[in-house]
Formats: sequence, structure tokens, C-alpha cells
Amino acid sequence: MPTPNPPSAGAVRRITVLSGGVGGARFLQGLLHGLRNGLVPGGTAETEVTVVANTADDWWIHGLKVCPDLDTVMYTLGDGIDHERGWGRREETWSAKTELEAYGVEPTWFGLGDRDIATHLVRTQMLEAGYTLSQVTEALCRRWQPGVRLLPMSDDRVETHIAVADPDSPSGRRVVHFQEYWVRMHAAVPAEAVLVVGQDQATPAPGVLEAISEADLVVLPPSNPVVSVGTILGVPGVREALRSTPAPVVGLSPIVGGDHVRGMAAQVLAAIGVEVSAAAVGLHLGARSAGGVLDGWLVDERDADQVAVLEAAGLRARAVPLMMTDHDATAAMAAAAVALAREPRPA
Ligand code: FO1
Repeated sequence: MPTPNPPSAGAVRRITVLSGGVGGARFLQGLLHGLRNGLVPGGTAETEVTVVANTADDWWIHGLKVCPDLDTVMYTLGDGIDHERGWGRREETWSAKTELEAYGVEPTWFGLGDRDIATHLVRTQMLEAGYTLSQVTEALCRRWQPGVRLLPMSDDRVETHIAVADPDSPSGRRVVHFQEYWVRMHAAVPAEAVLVVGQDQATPAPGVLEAISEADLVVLPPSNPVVSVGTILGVPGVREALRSTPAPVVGLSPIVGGDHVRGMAAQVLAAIGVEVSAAAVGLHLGARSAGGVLDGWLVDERDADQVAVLEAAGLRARAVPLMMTDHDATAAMAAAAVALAREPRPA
């Protein structure tokens, strides 16, 4: 097991971030802000950031391939995002959605905006012409210029489905697509199981494994540990790449004060039997020295009492402010992640 060589006092030239949607995109905004303003030790405006984005939220709807996490990162960093919603386009209109409703076409509960539909039309046309999701993403990013290299975790179809209780079905359960669980059901019912369809057959997209093995630092941002980070780690080969990269691997807890900051992490953590706490998620991902993928784990100051159990498990851990209230606050989180990566391994 190589001892991660923390970025020396020299520059942090390449950072790879394994990202979900809204939380990951917000973190990336702060990371880029920090790099461009000298707020990240060793980082500069020239530091290359590669984002490996979760694609298990993807959904075929109305014949279009929708990739929420890829698009949220692309729109957020390309300054096209609607800041209120955290997804979809700013200055959006909903005429197509309204017309579909008028035809009684389901699902009416999933908001596809007119501007957003153009992205899905381009993506769908290119996929049908034989381009890979990686090639589509690269093409879309030529317009949006996100300032990072944006890679899907895989070019293969991987979809998260959630099993929920259903007294009307013989098995007592029914399975819905993640988007239905989140958007239509608001994750208001317990997730009994998380089923990632196609996960075991997927291969990492081109460049993903190299982005992990050749980085100076790998970061797991405060994304959902199950349906965002978990699904990226579940792509065969990714976990092994994290365990063998010479780069330090540092994560930031998406759980603060015993709950998720937004989204449905609490529900899906319960489905996999992991306690909803900063330490439990860090221990779930695990220290590389104990078969896991992490060298360091940042928790919020409210969870400072959980640092000890993390360090006892072989992780470097620190309690710092983890609320992404503005770009400077998020940049400080990124700086803390780099500082933690530089610390010598615990004795
Ligand atoms: N989230 C919602 O809560 N309601 C929606 O109607 C909705 C539509 C939507 C359309 C495109 C897209 O890329 C994302 C969309 N999201 C919507 C967000 C999406 O469900 C989540 O951002 C991710 O899947 C979870 O990270």
C-alpha cells in the first residue's frame, strides 16, 4: 500500500473531485474561487481540476436522456444554473412542460424546462448517432466552459432505483427510479433498498482511472455518500484506483449535526444501515489503511466530538466549518482539505 505522498510545499497541480449534483457543484464553485484567488495552499489558477460526476441519477424521459449531476456541474460552473433550485437553467420557461401536461403525458411531476430540453436534445441526438456520453459531455462543455474537465463516471448505463414499501404488491415492495423517489415522492417514505442497476457491468469512462491515479489530490466533496459518491465508487475499478493512487484522498462530510444539509442522504444511509452521522459516513468510506478509500475526513465544527473515533480508525480528521454559505466559505473548506492532505499520517 503506497503511503500517499501529500502535496509537498510545492504546487497542487492536479485535483480530481468525485462529484454528485448540487452539493458537489457548490463545492467545485468554491474550489475554483479559492484556486483563482490564492486561497488554497499550493493551488493556483493553473491547477487542473478534473470532475468525475455521478451518472446513476440519469433518466430517460420523453425519449430524452437527462443527466442531472453532469448538467448541474456544467450549468453551475458555466454560470447557467438557476441558483434557487440548484438544478436546471436560469431564466427558464416551461412551455413544453405545460403542453405535455395538456396532452396528459406523464410524468408531469418532473420539471423539464425549455432551455434545459435543448441540452437533452443535443445529448440524445449525439448518443443515437453513436457518440459516447463522454464525447457528448465534452461537446456540451465546449459551450459552457466550466473551467474543469468534466467526465461521466462511466459511459455505460447505470441507474439508481429505490425499493419502497407497497402493501398492494405481493412482495410488499415496489421499485421506483431514483428521480421518482426524490422528485415525486420527496423521499418522504423510507428507502427500503438502493438498487444500482447496471453498476457491476459498467466500466469507468475514459480518463477516470487516470484522473485518480495521476492526481496530486483526490477529493470527495459533500455529495450524497450513497447515491452520488457511492455510485461512483461502485463502478468496477474506481475503488481500487482510490486505494492505490499515490495522491492523498480526502473527503468532506455531507452530514452535519446528525442530518444531511439538503437532499435525501439520511433516507438512503438508513437503507444501507449506516448511521446518519459525520463519523459513520467517514467510517463507512473507511481508511485506506483499513481497506477503505480515505486518508482524511473533514467534519463540521458541530461534530468535533467525532474526530477521535475517526482518528482511532486510522483517518486524519479535523472539525472545520462545512456550511457552503458563500464562495469564500467553500474555498476555506477546500483549503482545509488540502491542509489535511498535507498532514503527516497519524502515528
Ligand atoms: N429536482 C426536483 O426537485 N424537481 C424537478 O422537477 C427536477 C427536474 C430536473 C430536471 C433536470 C435535471 O437535470 C434535474 C432536475 N431535478 C429536479 C434535480 C434532480 O432530481 C437532482 O438534482 C439530482 O438527481 C440529485 O442530485
